[in-house]
Amino acid sequence: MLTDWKFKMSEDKYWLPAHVPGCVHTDLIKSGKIEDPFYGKNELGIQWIDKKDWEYATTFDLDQQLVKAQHVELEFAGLDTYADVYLNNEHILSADNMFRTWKVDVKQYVKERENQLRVYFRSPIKEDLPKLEQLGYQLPAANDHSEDGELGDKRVSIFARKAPYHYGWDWGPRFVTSGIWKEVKLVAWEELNITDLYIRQDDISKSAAHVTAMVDVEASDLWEGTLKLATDGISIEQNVTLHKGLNQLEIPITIENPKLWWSRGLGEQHFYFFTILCEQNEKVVTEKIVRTGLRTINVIRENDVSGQSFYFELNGVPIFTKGANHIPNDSFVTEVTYDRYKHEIVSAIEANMNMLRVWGGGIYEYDVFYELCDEHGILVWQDFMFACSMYPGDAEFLASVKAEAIDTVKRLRNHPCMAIWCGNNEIDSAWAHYVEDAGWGWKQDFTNEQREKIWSDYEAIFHQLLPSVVESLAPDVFYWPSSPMQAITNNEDQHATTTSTKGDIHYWEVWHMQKPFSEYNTHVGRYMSEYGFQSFPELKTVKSYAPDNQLAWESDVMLHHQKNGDGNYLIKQYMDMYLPEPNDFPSFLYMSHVLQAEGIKSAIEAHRRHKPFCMGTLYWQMNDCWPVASWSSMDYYGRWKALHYFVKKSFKDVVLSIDGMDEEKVHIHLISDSMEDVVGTLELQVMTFDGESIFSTTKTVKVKGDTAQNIYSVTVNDFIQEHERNRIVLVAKLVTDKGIVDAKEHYFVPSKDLQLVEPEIKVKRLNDSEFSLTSNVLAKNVYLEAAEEGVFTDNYFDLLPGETKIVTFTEIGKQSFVPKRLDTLHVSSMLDHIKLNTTR
Ligand code: BMA
Repeated sequence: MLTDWKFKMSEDKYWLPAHVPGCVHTDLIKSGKIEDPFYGKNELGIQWIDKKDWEYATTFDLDQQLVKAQHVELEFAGLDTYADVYLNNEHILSADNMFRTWKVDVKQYVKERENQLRVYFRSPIKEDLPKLEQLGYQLPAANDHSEDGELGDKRVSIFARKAPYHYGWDWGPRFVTSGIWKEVKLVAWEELNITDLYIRQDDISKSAAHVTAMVDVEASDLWEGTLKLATDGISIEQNVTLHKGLNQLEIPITIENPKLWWSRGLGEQHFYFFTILCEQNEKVVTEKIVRTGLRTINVIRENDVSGQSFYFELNGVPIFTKGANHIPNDSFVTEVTYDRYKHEIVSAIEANMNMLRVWGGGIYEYDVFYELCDEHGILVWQDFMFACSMYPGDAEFLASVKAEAIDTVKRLRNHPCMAIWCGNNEIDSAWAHYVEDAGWGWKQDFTNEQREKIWSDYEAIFHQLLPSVVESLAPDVFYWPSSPMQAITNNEDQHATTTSTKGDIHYWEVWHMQKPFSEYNTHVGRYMSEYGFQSFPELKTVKSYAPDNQLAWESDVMLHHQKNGDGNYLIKQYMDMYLPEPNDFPSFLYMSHVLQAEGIKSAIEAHRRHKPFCMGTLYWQMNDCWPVASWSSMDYYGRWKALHYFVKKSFKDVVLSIDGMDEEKVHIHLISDSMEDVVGTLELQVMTFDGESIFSTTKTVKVKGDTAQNIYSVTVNDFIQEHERNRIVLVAKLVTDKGIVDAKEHYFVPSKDLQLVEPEIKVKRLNDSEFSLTSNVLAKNVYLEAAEEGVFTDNYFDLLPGETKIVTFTEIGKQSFVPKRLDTLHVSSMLDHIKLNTTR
């Protein structure tokens, strides 16, 4: 790996120390040349950076082995984006795609001492403005914040094969980076070089796994020897003759009674290591090892009475996938450490997820992300990096996309977590080619001729190029052209609507169209791949970007850290609908957390109640790339919002879900993603807030595993008597021989109308990290805060009178969250956050 880099603006004289991997923005921060880009409105002051050219350089010597090697290659795992590379003043490479890997044979250019390597980055803005001019019209690019970038309405993001969100998004700032964002290394080899080893999974069953090792090996010359493929005690030997250049070999191998790889909740994440050795005269010439898991993964789309199914089948088992949409963890991706990735994936596991969608406006994630998903049983829905825009279709652009797709599919295809390849985010439905008045109003800006051209360019990428790359390089994984869509039909049935009964749905009428949360119950499709509701981050996070005089939801800085138009007002509007008026700014933040959590909980549970009609739910969005108001359940610092705690409970494999939509009747559902039958008792109790029981009943429950079922319905009039709806709570518990499997509360009016009573919450320390909490009356949405960084085992929960709640404070450990000492627990509940004169 090459180190000791320096960088400068091309027109400057003086070099500054640089970090590789890294980017210009982070190097400028580290050199003290710019201030924290996330603070206040600093974003706007540093937009000049992307209009400049930048240079990175280093000097290196070769060690003896490299000096003598027959082949010396320089490998760039990622260059962002328009880069010319010079070695000892020879131009050796021009790069133009952030997502590609580049390899140059530099044997003829290197010397033993003082090699000068220089990477010249041309401004992505200056590079692409002429392309816009040449095209003659602006292609839609809904989230490109060109105005913030001082470019008026010139949105050039579509021309660059570069992370779309760098140009801004409705949760992200605009930082159009340049830099060497992945490692650079020199690789030496002699006779042979194995460049790729793919374990293609041809037919996997419990009794046997038939796979084919696909080996790419480069040879300096004609080579004869033995090839050995080994895994788990099985070894295959072949005598081979390799010709000079690239050789592609296929070695079938069968593993009897294989141990399969499963997603979380269904079984173990078992791995096989495959080793390939090239030997001559019993000496190993070269070798390569890859890790994979054996599994079959399919998306099943079969016509049925309601339309057409859309679900994942893993090793023959239909699975309900539960998870979230993942965006890059930082505006500057090289800042994301292994621990931050681990925190995210463990947070997914802790919240009982089994899938994450790597959404198409970010990056194809670093290897470590997929490794962690493999290890923890998280399936990955992988978009190609295209989102909410139309793209050019010239030959050069297509060639670049093709090369990017090949590099990416080859890099990721051994990961058992890879569950689906998806062409793009929302473009099919945004353009809506076959329905004049559908879509986002994009088509209307173009003549018929232009429309046909733009659409055929779309089809060339998403209906032809990408599927053919996936089909030839990773045939064991399903390709889906766009999320959402119904199916390729080439007519009006192609595009997803909010009521589609085919394909997947992004349901955004709650939030973007200001529909009430109750709409989540009536808009359930076959697969819900997006829906979301915003909140603010917690106070500690807000304070990381807003000075004290800006701590108000309408302040300049708070509005700057809200990238979705009227988002802050929307939060306020919904809050007025459902929650009591908050006391002050910190309480406003708290209420926004409860609001988001309640809303998305109702969506998740509606989706799960509709199993098997609906077989997947991925809310928008898991994480943030900077500290901001957004739809995330975990903020930029990895701090769990109320939503993440609610998700954890709503995604449990066996849950009760209470549907109180109908004012007169409350329906209790049991949802199970576990294969085991559920046998136990449903205990129902209706009580006043001070704990007086006004109704109770029990019911024996016997429900098949892997189902969702309405197990009981109660008529409100049967128990309400003289009691007021705003002073009672229904508590449902599912008790089996494992104890209380799930417990849920249900209220009969929105929280803003509840007649809460002042609780006295008693906290008892049980040990360094564990506490018990009790309350004399109902304490609504009990909020635990700590000065220390960490995650509680539960938070924002309702504490019922007579109940003892035990919580543990945790932090990320080796594989999971582990207990952490806590000294600063602060406890409040909803009543503490309500403006006094509004308390009813
Ligand atoms: C969907 C996503 C993102 C966006 C989000 C919130 O459209 O695919 O593009 O950030 O909704 O608007």
